[in-house]
Amino acid sequence: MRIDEVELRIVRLPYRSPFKTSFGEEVEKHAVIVTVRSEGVEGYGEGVMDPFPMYREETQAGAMHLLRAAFGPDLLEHGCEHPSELVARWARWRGNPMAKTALELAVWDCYARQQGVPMRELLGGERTTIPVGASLGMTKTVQQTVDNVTRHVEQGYQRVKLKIEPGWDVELLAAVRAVHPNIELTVDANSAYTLDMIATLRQIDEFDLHYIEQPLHWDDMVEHAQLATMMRTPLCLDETLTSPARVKAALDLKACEVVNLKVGRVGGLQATLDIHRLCVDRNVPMWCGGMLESGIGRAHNIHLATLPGFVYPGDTASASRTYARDITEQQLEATDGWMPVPEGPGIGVTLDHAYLHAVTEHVETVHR
Ligand code: OSB
Ligand code: MG
Repeated sequence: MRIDEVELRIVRLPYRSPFKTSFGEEVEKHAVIVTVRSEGVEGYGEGVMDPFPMYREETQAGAMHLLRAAFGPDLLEHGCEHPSELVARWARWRGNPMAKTALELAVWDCYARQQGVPMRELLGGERTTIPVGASLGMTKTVQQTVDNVTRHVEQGYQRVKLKIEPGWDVELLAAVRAVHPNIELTVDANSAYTLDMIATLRQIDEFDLHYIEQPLHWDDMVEHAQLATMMRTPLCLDETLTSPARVKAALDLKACEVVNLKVGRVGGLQATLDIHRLCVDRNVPMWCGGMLESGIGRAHNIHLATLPGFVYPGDTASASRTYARDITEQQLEATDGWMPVPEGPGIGVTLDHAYLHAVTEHVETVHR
């Protein structure tokens, strides 16, 4: 595959309402949108790194630098036979999985469009619709979250995940469980707790949660493994799982029983396929996480979540929960908790060029 052009773009997409987690409150998405052009066909990828390292340590400025000076020029110079080669080739540049993924995804999409097949087919996914849940940010009052849960349950979401932190946990869960005793409910702490808060964690353990996501430090496995022996609720890791090797280590250590898979965090689709195989072999349930992506990253996630190992509902909910208008022409919307896979070649979405232009903060072309 010859690559003729690589374009890097930073967009700022306003959220419909602020998204609050234990690492802060955000009012807009800063996304890196990568376009590759090959023999007249375009493909799109999205980078999920933030301007500041709040979730993992990658930053947008660092990613732009590497895309511009390392991964982009390498791709222009050498092309590829198949997109699955790229991440191994870029391994000589350490880490930076989100930056690598943004470009790798664009090549996969372009390749699939050239072949005239949907991405899910290239990946080995069979479903044409995927089960989805919703991730609910923290609110001012407990009642607001309870109402928010009710709204999402009424819309048919198959699982509700609540963002928690110390002080926004036990009372919240008691209130939600009082109204919704039987729904599939999870919590995501985004690393807000430490092992010495075990008394609170034990209380959280009493609410029949499907799993608890990333309670401890964002790079830890050892303390999560300790915590797992003290709780009956399964632990799910997110932030900690940054590569196939680290997923294997976390499973070997029994630091988690459930895997949140985010393609950007683990270093691309080939890494994701490796993790998928490992988890299927070991019977470890997986689900597809989200980073409030635009229609491009969301469409990639939806295709990925068609793989058979994604047995729990993912976070790839309706785009309209997050955005009043998206940069894709297709509105990615779930009905009754099922998200249809966009049809057509590649990820199956086309760009809303007028809006893309309006929300573009910066655009550049990569040189060889
Ligand atoms: O921890 O899963 C997370 C959003 C941004 C950063 C981290 C996370 C999230 C979400 C939102 O939970 C999931 C989504 O709706 O895309
Ligand atoms: Mg998470």
